[in-house]
Amino acid sequence: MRTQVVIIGSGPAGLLLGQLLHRRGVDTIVLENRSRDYVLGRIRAGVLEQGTVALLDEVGLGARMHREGLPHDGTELCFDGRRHRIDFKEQTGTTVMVYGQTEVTRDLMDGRAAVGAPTVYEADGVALHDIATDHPRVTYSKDGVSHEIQCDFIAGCDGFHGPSRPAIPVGVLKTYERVYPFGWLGILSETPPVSDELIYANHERGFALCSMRSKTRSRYYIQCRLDEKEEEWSDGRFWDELKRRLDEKAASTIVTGPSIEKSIAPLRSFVAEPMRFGRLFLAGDSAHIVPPTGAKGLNLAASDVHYLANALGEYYSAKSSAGIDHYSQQALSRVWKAVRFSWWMTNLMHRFPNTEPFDYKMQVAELDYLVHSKAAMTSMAENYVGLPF
Ligand code: RFL
Ligand code: PHB
Repeated sequence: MRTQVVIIGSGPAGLLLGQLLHRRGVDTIVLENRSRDYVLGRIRAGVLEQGTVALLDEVGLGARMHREGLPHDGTELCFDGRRHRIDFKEQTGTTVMVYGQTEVTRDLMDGRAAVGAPTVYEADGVALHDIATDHPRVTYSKDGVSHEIQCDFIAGCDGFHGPSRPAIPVGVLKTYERVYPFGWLGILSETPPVSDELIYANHERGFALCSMRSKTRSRYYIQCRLDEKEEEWSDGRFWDELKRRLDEKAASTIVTGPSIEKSIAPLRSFVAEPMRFGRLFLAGDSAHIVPPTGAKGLNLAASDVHYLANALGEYYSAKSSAGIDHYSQQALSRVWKAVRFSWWMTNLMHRFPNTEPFDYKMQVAELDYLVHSKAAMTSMAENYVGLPF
């Protein structure tokens, strides 16, 4: 088998890259080790930046998002028992779109099927070969039968645990990492959201976030210890703890109900540089991870593949390597700013072990400054809605 670009991973990075390349006349094969249903069953991101919305429109797959997604003009920050609003639209002229990663993925999968581009699900043992040469190959097996694909390029869109990043020889990559000493326990419930906008809460008992997927489906998170297990958190215990971390009004009006999903996610910042080795390009979570506090992970995957699709498009249409040579530097410049913003929001909103009352006072002082200074609000809003790309 032969194709121009093998894309490893059918998350948002891989699927969006596939659509962007299709529009540039470049052939791709997507290899995914999980089943389609498994990929669609993962509950992850909820907030799309305007740039991500524009990319879904560019590939002609924005219709359902505009119909069912919820545009948000701002967000609320809760601390010291009170809520304060940051108005993104007023500060930046831009909004964000609340539309779940599951829905984005479904739209991208449907779009890929509609143009007849091939995806191999449940591809076992995906392995990269000869990536330093002009003739890279990818091997895998499906239903016990071995396959090989020859290609011009490989896009490693296989997330943090995929085989692409480890295929780069030891010593080439420089990695940077911060592991946070807590996780997020999240639940999804068929209940109306407590507020029209997201609420990010800093509380002495720990961070909490009120988010949503629709007007009838809520997504809530609370900071938890890393050694805790989902099973230790009955729905009742979760709701009680969430309420304690919110302001009185939210706590007394929140509608609770049975959870339909419950999971714990660790928090980490991670960047691998460079994002290219030979004929292999890394994009999305395979190259970098951010803690979810800034809602940046999925959006960084989108900006990476925007740069990469342009670079590969230029390679095929203008026979120029300038774009692919510039890809890593261009992507990393935006990545580091999102890493900084996510790290800043994480530090501002969470309880760290061994923090002293002084540290809490510093957080509250910074939050109080943030919600009363136009300059600070503009800076926060500009980063939250997404830096341009
Ligand atoms: P993905 O989505 O992990 O997709 C990678 C794909 O590669 C496949 N794969 C393999 N395929 C073939 N062979 C192998 N050996 C393979 N190994 C892995 C995987 O099965 C998978 O299908 O990475 P991608 O495409 O880079 O997308 C990144 C985003 O998924 C991620 O950054 C976001 O979900 C992060 N994130 C958020 N991002 C936002 O922009 N806004 C948010 O509000 C937001 N909230 C979140 C989040 C992530 C969370 N968790 C659970 C980590 C909230 C949470 C709780
Ligand atoms: C979500 O809805 O899952 C969500 C929203 C905002 C975040 C993180 C997660 O910062």
